[in-house]
Amino acid sequence: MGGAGHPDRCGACGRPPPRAARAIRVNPVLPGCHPDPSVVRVGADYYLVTSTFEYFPGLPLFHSTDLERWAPIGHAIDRADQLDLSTVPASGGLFAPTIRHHDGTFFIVNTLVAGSGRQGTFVITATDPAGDWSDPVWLDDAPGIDPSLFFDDDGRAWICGTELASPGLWEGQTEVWLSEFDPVALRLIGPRHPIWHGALHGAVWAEGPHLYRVDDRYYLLAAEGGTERNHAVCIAVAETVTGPYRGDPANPVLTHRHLGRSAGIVGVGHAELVETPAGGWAAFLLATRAVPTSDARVAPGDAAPAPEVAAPAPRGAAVVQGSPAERTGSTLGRETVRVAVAWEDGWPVFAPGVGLVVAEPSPDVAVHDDFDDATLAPEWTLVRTSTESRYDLGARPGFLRLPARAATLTAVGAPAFVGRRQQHLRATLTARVEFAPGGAGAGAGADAGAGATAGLAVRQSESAQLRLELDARGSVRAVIRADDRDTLLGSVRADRLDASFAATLSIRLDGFDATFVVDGVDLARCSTLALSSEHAGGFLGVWMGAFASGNGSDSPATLDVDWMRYDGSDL
Ligand code: 6LW
Repeated sequence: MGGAGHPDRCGACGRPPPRAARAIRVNPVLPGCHPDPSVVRVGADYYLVTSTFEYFPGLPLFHSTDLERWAPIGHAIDRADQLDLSTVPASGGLFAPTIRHHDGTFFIVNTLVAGSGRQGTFVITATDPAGDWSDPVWLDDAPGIDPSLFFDDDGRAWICGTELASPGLWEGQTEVWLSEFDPVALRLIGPRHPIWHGALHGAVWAEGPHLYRVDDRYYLLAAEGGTERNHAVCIAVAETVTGPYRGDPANPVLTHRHLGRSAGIVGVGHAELVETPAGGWAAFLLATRAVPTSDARVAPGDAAPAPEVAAPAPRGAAVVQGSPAERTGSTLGRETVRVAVAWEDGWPVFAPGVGLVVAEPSPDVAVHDDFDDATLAPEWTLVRTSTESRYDLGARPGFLRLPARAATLTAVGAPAFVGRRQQHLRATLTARVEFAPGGAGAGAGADAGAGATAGLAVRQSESAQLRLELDARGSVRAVIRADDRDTLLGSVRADRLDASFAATLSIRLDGFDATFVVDGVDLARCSTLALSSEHAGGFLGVWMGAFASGNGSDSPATLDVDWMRYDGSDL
């Protein structure tokens, strides 16, 4: 990346530094949509992987030596022929992975959910967690989701996972099962043991199980309550790996479900335990920073100026003391957070003495990409897999070129979209773009590319998104798509450059307020409440990026992105 320029090597892992600016954060340790963290320690090195659903490359891996600074080292799914994500719906695809290490080999077990390609549970392996990872080996007899792998001290290996209980005693009751695993043949062996249905009577979605052996006892860590507001972390113990498991009388051992609608962090759950070489413990889990709904100052579809600016809510606090402000999960989605763990009387205590996940404001971040490199920086990802090329860094040196193919952002497919996660409560994506309706190098052609559009988008799903897009006549339109319906918020004309149009486009997110900016002038504002997963459905935070589309037919049109810049702040 041209503008970021980190000349040194990464202090955490000795590799070349990631091209994104890296701030040291306590919480979230991985901001933006990084759910279902799984961590393994190998000697003094820690490796972490998270879910990525329909995005590609998938399953990002991070390395740390201090559990605080995490450097991206690659993706476990980075070849389009490893898995077919081309038809997975939004929030389908790659659910919670687990990473483990044994005898010099790294293993990831994971589930691909939905779509018309091969689905189910699979295992991939690598000797270097930065890759290359193997092609998947499918475990056809591993039902459900959230597989986890456990290597026992006696040389045996086990996989546990979650499926709906059948018959369930109540709706949403799940069963955590356990089967022995042959780590050489990469297949399950022996019977399937049901080992857990959740800690509480009536528990729904006991899931995300992980097994650990501590002091010769087996501990089963599992979430329950569902990944939304009632999410919780529970723990159980057994003398033998197949159970019976009995729950900690203190369950749930970590949750924010009881904090009500003024909590600044919600959905705390899906934890992983990790032990340091010195015998300390920490837990990594997912949580969502919640934003006061009073921040939603303009209703969707209402392009009028904001009526009244609400007093800024305290940021960074776990709970707003005495505030009646109702908060809802933000467009950041489920992030990776960390809490300290201590052991007392044979049980792990999460966030001892506090019992909560506390957010810490992080320094501001500015990442500028000039697209001078031959490859995309790791924070840029695509939507789904495709056999077509969807971006080109070589056609015009120093530019990211997006072809306006038939695929759109509004239907399940593989659009030309290059985006990155919203990672801060205030996040602005800005890009200098040139849109050539007739294609790069073409004359000001008559109807060529007439139906194409291109520009910036904030993507939650096919049905919920913001777009600041140019069309073939040189109009720039600000659009919100909520509940599958586009609403035009405002439009303006772009500068004409021979056969193309040029503009500096910006979408600014602040809490639930979005502002669309063209060449430094505010064009429109709207609320982004409709883009939060609480309103839009699904599990994900938003991605911000550039796109081009022929809107149903392949078009010669191209969008050339000279540079793209992300500015983030939590303060
Ligand atoms: C994941 C499940 C969950 O498989 O949400 O919060 C699902 N936990 O464990 C998708 O992330």
